Amino acid sequence: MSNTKNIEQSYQLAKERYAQVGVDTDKALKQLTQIPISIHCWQGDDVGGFENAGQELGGGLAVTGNYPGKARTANELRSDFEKALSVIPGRHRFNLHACYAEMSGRKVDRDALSADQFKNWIAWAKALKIGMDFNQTYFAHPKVVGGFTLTSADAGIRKFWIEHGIRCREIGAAIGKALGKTCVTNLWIPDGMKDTPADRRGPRERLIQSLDAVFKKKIDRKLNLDSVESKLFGIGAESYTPGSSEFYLGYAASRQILLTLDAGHYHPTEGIADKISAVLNYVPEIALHVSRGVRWDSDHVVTLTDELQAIAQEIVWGDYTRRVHIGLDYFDASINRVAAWVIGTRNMVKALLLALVTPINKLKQFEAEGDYTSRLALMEDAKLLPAGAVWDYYCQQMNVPVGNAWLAEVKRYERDVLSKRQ
Ligand code: RNT
Ligand code: ZN
Repeated sequence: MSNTKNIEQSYQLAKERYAQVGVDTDKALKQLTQIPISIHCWQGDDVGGFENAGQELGGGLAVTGNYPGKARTANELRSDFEKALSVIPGRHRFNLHACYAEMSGRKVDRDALSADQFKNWIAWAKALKIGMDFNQTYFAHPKVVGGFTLTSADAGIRKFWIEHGIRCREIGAAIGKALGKTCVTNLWIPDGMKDTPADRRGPRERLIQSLDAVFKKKIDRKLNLDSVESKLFGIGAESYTPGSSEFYLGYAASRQILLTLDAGHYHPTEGIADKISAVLNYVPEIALHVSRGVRWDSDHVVTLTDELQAIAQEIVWGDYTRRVHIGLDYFDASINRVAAWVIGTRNMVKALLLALVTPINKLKQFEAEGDYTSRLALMEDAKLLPAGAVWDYYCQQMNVPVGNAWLAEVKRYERDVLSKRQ
C-alpha cells in the first residue's frame, strides 16, 4: 500500500474518532487554510537587511550563531523564502522590514524611502500571490543616537524618525494597493536605558508627540493598518523602556490603531495568550509576534509549547481569526535558516490545527452548565486524540512534504545552494 493511501486511511479513522466528540475535521482543515501566518523576512539573514551594509544591528537586538549560507542579497533571500514556503502548508504572508530596501545604485536614507525601493519585493509577492506586511526600521542606523529615536531629546533626531515612520506607512499603503491585500505596518522602537533613569516622564511624553506626528496622515484602512509594539527590556536597555506595555495599550486604544503583542516582550513567565481577549475589547485588531523567549533572549525559534498552543486556542476558540494578524518574530543563526523558518511556521500552523480540532463546543457547554469536572476531563483526554493523522493529511492535501520529509528537501537546498555562498 502506498504511503499516500496510508495517510488517507489514517485520516478517515481519525475523522471518525473526532466525530465521536463532535468535531468535524474536514471543516477544521478548511478553516485552517483561511488563516495566514505573516512570516518574517529577518530570519533569513540575521536581521541584516540590504540597505546599510556594515552598520551594526544594535537596539538591543542580538543574533547569535554563524551557520553558513545566510542570504547576502535580496534575490538570495527571496529564493530561500520560496524554498521555505514550498514545504509549509497553506497560503501565508511575507513580513518585510524597511532596512530590506533595494537601492539600485541611488542610496536613499530612511526618511526618504518610498515604494520605489520595494518594487522588486512587491512584484515578487504579487507573482507568488501572497500578502505582505511591513515594519519601520528604527535600528542599525547612525541616527539612533544614544539608543534613542522617537523619544530623543533632540528635535532633529525625532524629526528624522518621524519622517521614517510616515514614509513606511505610505509604503505599507502602496503594498496593500498593489497586492490587493491589507498591509499591517508595525512600529517598534529600541529606545530605552541601561540603568535607572532620572526622568521616565519626558521620553514618554515625547513618544506620544512623535507617534501622533507619524500617524497624523489618514491612510485608507483597507490598504494599511498601523500597529505599535511594546517591549519590557532589551539587552543594554534593562532598566527602562518608554514604549512599555501599558504605554502602548493606552496609545493604541486611545487612537484606535492596532497593538502588537510579542510573546518575548514581557516578564519571563508571562504569556500573551490571556491578553488577547482582554485587549480586543479596546483595540480594533491586534498583531502578534509569535516568538519564544528563553532567559534573556526573546527570539528563539517557535516550538510547539503549551504557550504556543494557548495562543492558538485563544485566537480560534475566541473566534478572533479576523481580528488577529498572526506574525512570527524570531531569529536563530546557529541552525539552517530556511529550516528555522519552516520549523517555526509549521509549528504555528500545527498549534492552530490543534485548537481547531479541540471539542470546544462541548467544553463550553460543560462550562456553562457549571460541570467543571467534565470540562477538565474532556480537555485532558482531547490532548491525545489523533491530531497527527489530521496534520499529515493536511500536508498531503496541500501538496507539501508529510512528516519529516521536508527536511530532506531543505538539506538538498543547503547542499546545492546555501553551502556555495561562502
Ligand atoms: C524587537 C522587536 C521587533 C524586532 C523586529 C526585527 O525586540 O521584537 O519586532 O524583532 O522588528
Ligand atoms: Zn517583535
